[in-house]
Amino acid sequence: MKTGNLWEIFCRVIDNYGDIGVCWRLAVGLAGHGQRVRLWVDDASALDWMAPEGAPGVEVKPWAQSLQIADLHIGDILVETFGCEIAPEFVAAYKNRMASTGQKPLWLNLEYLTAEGFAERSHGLPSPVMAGLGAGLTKHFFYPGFSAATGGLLREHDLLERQSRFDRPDWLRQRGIEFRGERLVSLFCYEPPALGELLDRLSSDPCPTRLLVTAGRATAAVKACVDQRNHSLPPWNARGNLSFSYLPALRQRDFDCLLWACDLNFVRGEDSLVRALWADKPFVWQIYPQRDDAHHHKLEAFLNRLKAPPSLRVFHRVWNGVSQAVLPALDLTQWQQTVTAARKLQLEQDDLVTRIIRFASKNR
Ligand code: TRH
Repeated sequence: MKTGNLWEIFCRVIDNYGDIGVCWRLAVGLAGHGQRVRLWVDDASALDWMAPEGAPGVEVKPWAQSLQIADLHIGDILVETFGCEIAPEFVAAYKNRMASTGQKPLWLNLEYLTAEGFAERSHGLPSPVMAGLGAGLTKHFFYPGFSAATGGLLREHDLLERQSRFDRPDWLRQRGIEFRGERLVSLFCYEPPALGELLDRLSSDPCPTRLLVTAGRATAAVKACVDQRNHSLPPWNARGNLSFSYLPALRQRDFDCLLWACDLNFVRGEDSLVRALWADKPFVWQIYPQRDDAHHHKLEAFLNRLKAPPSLRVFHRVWNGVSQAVLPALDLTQWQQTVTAARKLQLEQDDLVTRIIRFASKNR
């Protein structure tokens, strides 16, 4: 396939930052491979702090209710992310352009990341569009995933090189984070039921810990827990073994550095899970909750893929409210081995951007 195809990526922000976070990484990754990208997003506000500097080759466009497409030169490949449904006028114009130029259309539906078996079974499958302005076109499912039979994981080509150059003390100093050699734990979460238990555990641990709390829901949840403890459990944390740094919203690149800087990472959702794996540090994942507890199965599939030891499995189940048991002890030595082994296997595989470009090349 010639380089410089124009990719049209469509993103609807449902809630949180995962939709735009994944789309941004995909867009930047494609541009890094010499592709041109337009990212159509209905709410680009998070990019103001996630990627204020933008990226060469990526144009962010507002996805207004009604697209003004009359003068638009429509691109070569459509990417609908997370079933967001591309505006019909856009699809019709794309179909017309493909018909008039004789080019083969490619319309991809980028799905959510999961380690469940259906990702392998469904990856790449065609889905003919039977009705509406896109009738006659075919969508293809593109499933990110952990095996060679899926679309893979997002990973920048210079990731390892950047990690090897990472200067932890310098990065912490530049963020104004006081560091006196204590254990560093990052916290990016929703409202985990066992958060209070974790804080109690860390505060009574003889090993001093600094919790680096990300902006937004994690900060609100920690502050509520701390307030509650200060009122009802004085002298909670009397020895001051647990200290807190409340972080501002970080640029996406700095969020990655945060995970590299810590000895244990609590992450959530989809994108930060992958970043925690690349960080090569023990991590605990809070999965995005779904209706009918469908996420319970998804969590177990991931723990299997990770080959998680029993203590890490139980910790995940309690952290995600699947089990009411007591939080197991932090076994960072064993969890580190688990993550390192899983990461090594993933690094042997091609990344998602390489695979999506290859897929486009084969199917156009
Ligand atoms: O924000 P999330 O909970 O997003 C979720 C999930 O993706 C979920 O699967 C999806 O269904 C739901 O959104 C709608 O977690 P996630 O996926 O890790 O995305 C967070 C992004 O925010 C990630 O790209 C990292 C970025 N980030 C920063 O850039 N700076 C920050 O300071 C923080 C805390 C996050």
